[in-house]
Amino acid sequence: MNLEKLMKEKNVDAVLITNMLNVRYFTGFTGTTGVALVAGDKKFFITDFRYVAQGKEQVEKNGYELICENISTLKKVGEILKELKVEKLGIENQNVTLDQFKLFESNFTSLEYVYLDDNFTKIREIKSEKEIEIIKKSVEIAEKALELTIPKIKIGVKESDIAAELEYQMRKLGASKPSFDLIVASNERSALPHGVASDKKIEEGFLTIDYGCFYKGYASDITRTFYVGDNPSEKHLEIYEIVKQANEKAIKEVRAGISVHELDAVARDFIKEKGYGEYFGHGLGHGIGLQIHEYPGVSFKAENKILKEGMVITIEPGIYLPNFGGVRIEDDILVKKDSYEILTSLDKSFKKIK
Ligand SMILES: [Mn+2]
Repeated sequence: MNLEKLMKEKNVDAVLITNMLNVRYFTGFTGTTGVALVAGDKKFFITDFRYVAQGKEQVEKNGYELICENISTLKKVGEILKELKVEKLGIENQNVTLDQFKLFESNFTSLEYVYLDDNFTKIREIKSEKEIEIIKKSVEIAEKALELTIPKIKIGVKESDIAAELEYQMRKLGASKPSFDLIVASNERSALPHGVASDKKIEEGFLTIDYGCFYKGYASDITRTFYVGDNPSEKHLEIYEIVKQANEKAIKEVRAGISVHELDAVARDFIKEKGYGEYFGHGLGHGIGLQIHEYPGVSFKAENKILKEGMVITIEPGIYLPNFGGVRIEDDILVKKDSYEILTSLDKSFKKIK
């Protein structure tokens, strides 16, 4: 699916792109203010004077004409729509506020609106060669940063200090920012699937680090679980091994043509078989791209889609035992025609950090 096909399918004369990630995706503009308007073969990017120089450089090569409007973007959009005699306009109803919509309705009374729902974000789920290269670099930065951070991990160091170090290393290596609030969760806190780094000191037990960065707008998302200390129990070794195997079994099944429910079940059934089904409550994974979580959802809870070549997804099974600790192992995977490519390369064997 691309923009032209979508417009045909939705039978609209024009589309107004207002979600900044979608604006970036279609126009190449990386700033924070602007809208894109596409009507047939005419493409416009409307922004204010702050972004004229940057915007021109970024959007013109993608075929968009930059229009500078300092007072009211919406008014300018209206003028263009009128000039082009647009009757049916596709809008991002999931991204337009009620106030904006009221403004639309009162200003452009003759327009018919077509709700595009999440169709633009669905277009984004299949990555181009160029996008894949950027995601690979984003992963590479994140992995190097973790390798540089591991020597700082010790019993008694605060989780938040490890998160800060990791962020510092990622930025030094070229990342623009972390892809979300980094998760560094020690011992019992590792049983919280989203245990954002706290001021708690690292104790003996599991340490889950779920992190990633943005590089040229694209997210990486990786999780590794370590054992800090020297005396893991049988249980620690057991659940680690189950999660690792679940991760590896699921990755082996990744290919264009498998459904997300089937893939989720590969890991889930295995964890169930081993007796820990109730401790794996979240989905197996998700797409990554301009957002840390995007289509497709790789989960029994998500719409059951078929994976396609060029999607980039995470595979992240976990087992979380309350008052004990948890393990999650997450890799980033490129879906290929009859196979997959693992973009992450950090070791997954049980690792003790002393
Ligand atoms: Mn993830």
